[in-house]
Amino acid sequence: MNKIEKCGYVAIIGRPNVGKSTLLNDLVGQKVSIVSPKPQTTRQQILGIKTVDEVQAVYIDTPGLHKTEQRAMNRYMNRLANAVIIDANVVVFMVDATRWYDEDDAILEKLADVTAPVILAINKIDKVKDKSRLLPFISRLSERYNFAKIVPMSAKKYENVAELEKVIMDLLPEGPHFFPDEQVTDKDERFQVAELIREKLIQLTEQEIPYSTTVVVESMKLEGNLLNISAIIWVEREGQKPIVIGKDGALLKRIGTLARKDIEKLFDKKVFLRLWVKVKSDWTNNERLLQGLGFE
Ligand SMILES: Nc1nc2c(ncn2[C@@H]2O[C@H](COP(=O)(O)OP(=O)(O)O)[C@@H](O)[C@H]2O)c(=O)[nH]1
Ligand SMILES: [Mg+2]
Repeated sequence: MNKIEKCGYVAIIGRPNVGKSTLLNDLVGQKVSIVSPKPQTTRQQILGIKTVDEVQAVYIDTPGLHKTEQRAMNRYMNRLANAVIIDANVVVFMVDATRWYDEDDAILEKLADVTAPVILAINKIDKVKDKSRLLPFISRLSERYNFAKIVPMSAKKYENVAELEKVIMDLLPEGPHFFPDEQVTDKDERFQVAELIREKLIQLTEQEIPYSTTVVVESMKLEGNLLNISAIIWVEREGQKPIVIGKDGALLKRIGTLARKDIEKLFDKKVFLRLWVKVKSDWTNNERLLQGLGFE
């Protein structure tokens, strides 16, 4: 007997740092979206695809919705996030169990235009010692919006993720699958490699460096069982170069070692990774340059 196929887009939205990318990786079972404690880690929209029998969920990890639009990068991320909410079949609005932020209010306002069912995911409950304190939080929020479901959870500790997934799957509309059942992400291998390098860069540097750098994979060649990769870390200013390289090249070496291990795990191959640091001035402010680097 043929079962009826279901498929739809699921937008994961919420303020920066709330745990959207962590949830996406949980759901698809692979690191398709990089994670760090710093906001603006996710710059491009990333699809994570999960097919279970006849149901296919296409998750969209959105860059954070920003209240203030300062630079071209922020404007670009805002446009993306808005478009995603409108087109989604299901919206997962993620908030932090420990605190309500002004940005959450701004997102709630945007949800007024959404006709798709919205699930409220209250994340980071592992940080709430007394779970009964969640109850007034839940009841206040349920008065502010007609959520299809409210799910307290922890993406990091994998608590209630399976329950959330079930709620999502049940809400997806009937229709043919958009992607082959075994596909996990829409991004190509070069992008995934660049992102893993950027993740280490963000995790190991401070202040403006995480926000003023981008990574481009120049070449990627399979030689026997060895994957030979060379990539460029673009920084904004000459003065940032020595920071990324570190004393005697120590920081760049650590970034390279950690990234290489992740890349080896991803492709199940030995990897030889070469990194260069170059200066591309004022790239976050220049929309044309953004496009040139692959941010369409
Ligand atoms: N304690 C705790 N930390 C979490 C949880 N989910 C995510 N985080 C952490 O929050 C930070 C931001 O996560 P990320 O997924 O990058 O957030 P995004 O900006 O919304 O994509 C990272 O340091 C995560 O490890 C959770 O359930 N509990
Ligand atoms: Mg993210």
